[in-house]
This record gives sequence, structure tokens and C-alpha cells, in this order.
Amino acid sequence: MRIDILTIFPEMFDGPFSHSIVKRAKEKGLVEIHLHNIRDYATDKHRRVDDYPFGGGAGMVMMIEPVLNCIENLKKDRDYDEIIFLTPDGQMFDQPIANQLSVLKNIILLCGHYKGIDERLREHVITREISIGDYVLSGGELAAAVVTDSIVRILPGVLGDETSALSDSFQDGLLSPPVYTRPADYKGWKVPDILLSGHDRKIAEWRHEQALERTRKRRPGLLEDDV
Ligand code: 6GU
Repeated sequence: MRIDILTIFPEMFDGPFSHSIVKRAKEKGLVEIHLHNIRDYATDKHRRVDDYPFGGGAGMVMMIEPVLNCIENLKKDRDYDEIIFLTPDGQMFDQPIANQLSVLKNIILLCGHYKGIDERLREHVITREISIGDYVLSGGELAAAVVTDSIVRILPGVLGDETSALSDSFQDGLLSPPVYTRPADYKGWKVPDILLSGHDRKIAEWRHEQALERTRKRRPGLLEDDV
């Protein structure tokens, strides 16, 4: 899979993509992540990427031309399955959307800034709009990093233990059950006996019950179908 990220702050991605699972996925050649500085596609001598809103008001608006130049340049070399704009008024991101995106070949993630981007880009160029939650970030970069991480970790071959992504919270619509490691007794804080029993079927049943119970208590909405 190939992910092209369009941003005015490419350095913001140095951290999240240089460690852990995303780093390993890149090294294994399972994902290519390309960062593009929108400012490099500005057309005037000041390398301007934003301008005042028509009709007045506070805040600046990202201009069509630098963004579109960058996208058109990428489209010369390959077709894109989705051109995604990260924005707080987009569709709420969740595990099913991460799963959908993870089967695509080429996607673009556009990070917005200022008051937003010229609406005509949204009408004519953007194919999908995603928000990562009901709060406002300074820009789309952190959201793009979140979306990228969630996609990359479920790409086939990325996780060593092929089943471990499947047992994630949300992957079966439930929260994950509690987990424990050594010691079995920490100063009187004991691990549930069932986990030490060696009885695989009973352990699986216990984990499923715990997952259900935890979901019922913390996120009952997840148990109602399609709400
Ligand atoms: Cl995608 N962008 C910004 N700026 N803020 C957000 C967001 C995105 N998702 C939640 N808050």
C-alpha cells in the first residue's frame, strides 16, 4: 500500500512513523509513506498557501492551487482510490473505516490548516472526509498520523502474530478483555485462576465473557446494532 500525505508541516510525522510497528512495516516494504510539503507547490514567489476568506471573517483559507498542483502531480504517476481530507466536520473515524482503507492500494491524506480549505477542493477533488473525534486539533497532521497508524498495523504481514490484530478491541465490535503477566501473585494481587488453568477452551470462554461485560459497562452503544 502507498500513502501520500500532503501537509505544510511534514516534520510533524518524523516521530510517529519512525518507531514501532509503522517503522517495521516500512522496512519490510509493506507500506510506502510519502510526505509532500504543500508549500513546494505554491505558485507565487512568497510560496503562499493560504489567503483571506471571501466575505471577510477571521482565519485564513487554504488555497486551491498549491493543493491541486501537488495532487495532479501525484496523479500523473498512479491512480488513487481515495483522496481524503482530514477535518473535524468529516465522518467519524472508527475501526470499520480503518479496515476499509487498509485494502486500498493508493490513498492521499490531505491535512488542513487555518479555517479550512477552499470549498471547491472538497466539491471537486476530495473523495472522502474524516474526523478523528469531536474536538478541535490545530491541524490535520495528528489526525493523519492516527489514521495512518491504524491502517498500517492491520496490513497483512505487519504484525508478527497474524492473529493479534484480529483480537484488538473493536475488531469484533467488543472491547478487549483484561490481560495479565508474571508474577501470578504480586503482593496479594492475584491473576484470575482460570488463566493459570491451562484449559484453552474455558480461557477463551472467560475472555469472551469479560469482553462482553466490559463492553456492556463501558461502551453499551457498541452492543446495539448499527447505532
Ligand atoms: Cl481530522 N482535524 C482537525 N483539525 N481537528 C480534528 C480532526 C481533524 N479530527 C478531530 N479534530
